[in-house]
Amino acid sequence: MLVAEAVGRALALLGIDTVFGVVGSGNFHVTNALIAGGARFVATRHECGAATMADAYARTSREVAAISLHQGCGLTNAMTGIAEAAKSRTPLLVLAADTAASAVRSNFRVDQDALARAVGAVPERIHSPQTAVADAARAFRVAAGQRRTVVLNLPLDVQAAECPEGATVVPPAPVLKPPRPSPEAVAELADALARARRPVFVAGRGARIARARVSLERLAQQSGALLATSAVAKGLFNGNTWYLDVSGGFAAPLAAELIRAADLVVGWGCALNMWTTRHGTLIGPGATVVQVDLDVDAIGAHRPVDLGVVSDVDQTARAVADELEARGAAAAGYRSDGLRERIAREGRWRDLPYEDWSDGSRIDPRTLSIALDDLLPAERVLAVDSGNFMGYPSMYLSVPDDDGFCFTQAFQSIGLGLFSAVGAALAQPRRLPVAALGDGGALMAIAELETVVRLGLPMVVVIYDDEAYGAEVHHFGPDGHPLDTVRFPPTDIASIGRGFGCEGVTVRSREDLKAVAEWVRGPRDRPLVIDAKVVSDRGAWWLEEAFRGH
Ligand SMILES: Cc1ncc(C[n+]2csc(CCOP(=O)(O)OP(=O)(O)O)c2C)c(N)n1
Repeated sequence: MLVAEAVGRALALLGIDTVFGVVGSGNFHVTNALIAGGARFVATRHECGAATMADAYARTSREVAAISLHQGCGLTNAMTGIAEAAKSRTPLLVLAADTAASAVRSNFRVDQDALARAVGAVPERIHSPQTAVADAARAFRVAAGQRRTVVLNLPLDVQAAECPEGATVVPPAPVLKPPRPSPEAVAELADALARARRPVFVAGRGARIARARVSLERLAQQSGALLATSAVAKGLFNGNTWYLDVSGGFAAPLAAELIRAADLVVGWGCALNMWTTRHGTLIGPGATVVQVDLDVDAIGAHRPVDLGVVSDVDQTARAVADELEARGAAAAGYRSDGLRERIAREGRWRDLPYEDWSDGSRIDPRTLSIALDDLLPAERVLAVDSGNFMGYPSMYLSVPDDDGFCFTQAFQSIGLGLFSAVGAALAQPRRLPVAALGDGGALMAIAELETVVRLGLPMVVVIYDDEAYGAEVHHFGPDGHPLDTVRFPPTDIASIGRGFGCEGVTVRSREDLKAVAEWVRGPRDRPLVIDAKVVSDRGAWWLEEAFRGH
């Protein structure tokens, strides 16, 4: 058996069930070996599409995903998506063909290890026919066990060699148990909760990964804490009366007010970065701050903390809840009947009054988002691209749970939203996939509409079309700068959608949304592209905050 085949089969055996990619000569055999081993291959039209589809697939299926790339240019095309995955600690295996070490004049030659390292991914390679399967298994273990994005370089000469007898055996991976907190840490956190009058929990990606909802809700109940999440964990506490939704720039006014007034903020697997804390302003000056995280480097990385607990979120929440129970301590904390009513009344953006800017030829993005929230089935998975528009779908469209929201924004790249929607759709086939994009991000990624159609995904692609890079327009416009570089003539994106085989509608008013209702009624046998011509006289509420991060 050739090494390419042995490596592909080994990775399928280790658990890679879905591979995204663009196949060229360098990754043809390894991709086919993965397929022969039982994996599904999803051909994409651009390697960046493959990378972010796999990223979203891994995030929302909670499995390690893989991409398969041609050497050199295949990898460079995928780099933006790989950077996003690496920054998000997505367990992703990038199978990158590589030029042979001896092929020093190959057109395809670039320093692939350096490329991986430059964006925070882990470079690995198959070193020899003798070690190739063990090398691949090690790469898989780093991705799965350490939640890293790993670029596994596959030199062509090693791939083409015969795999020696006995070297095809896949070494077993150890079963890992999540680490528990120390008794001192448990006692200190229990003390802090017992002292707090207004505790708030902010749960992040780590809480999501640890599936800590139940234990966090129990502990919050005992200590009277309110619940919030970072944007990537949106939906984690859906249905809980005390859930304030997203903390940070997107937060509704009531959530911001209540978090700012907390006397204890506990970040659970949450970086407490500038986005989640509005550059620190959501954490009151006298508040005690605690951070619980598996990763020692994450603790205190963005702001000083009073207590750092290095351990698994779920294990910690359980241990502290047991401790409080043993002490017989239960506190009303932040929770009161009055507050319950306020949260029910004012907790969601969509329930707050606003002045509708729709003018008949353009629809207010809030009106559009609220109408879509009502029209589209609740069992949905929502992926949002970057841009001025992004707060509207993120905060006005509800999602069923945290797996129903896919937010590939760690690199803040525009153009990844459509890819995220495809990956999330494949991971959760029973949910309606919704891609919410700006016209800039949509047109950057448009080639993957062919993939959406080819895969038969019943996707809704809604484009908040302001015929501009709105984020830049609203940032620079008020200061009187010329805006010619960031404005565009109208594009008929509905027609482009139809060209790819989608249904396409242009929405300028509420009335036009009847076509969406009709599509929802069925048979939904083609994706729906909604080119929503939105009002864009003013920037979104969160945009100023976003630009403070540049
Ligand atoms: C790959 C990439 N290029 C450029 C930028 C800078 N940028 C941030 S938002 C934005 C405009 C996005 O326009 P659009 O998708 O239409 O959304 P809008 O801001 O109009 O709502 C640009 C160019 C970026 N974030 N990522």
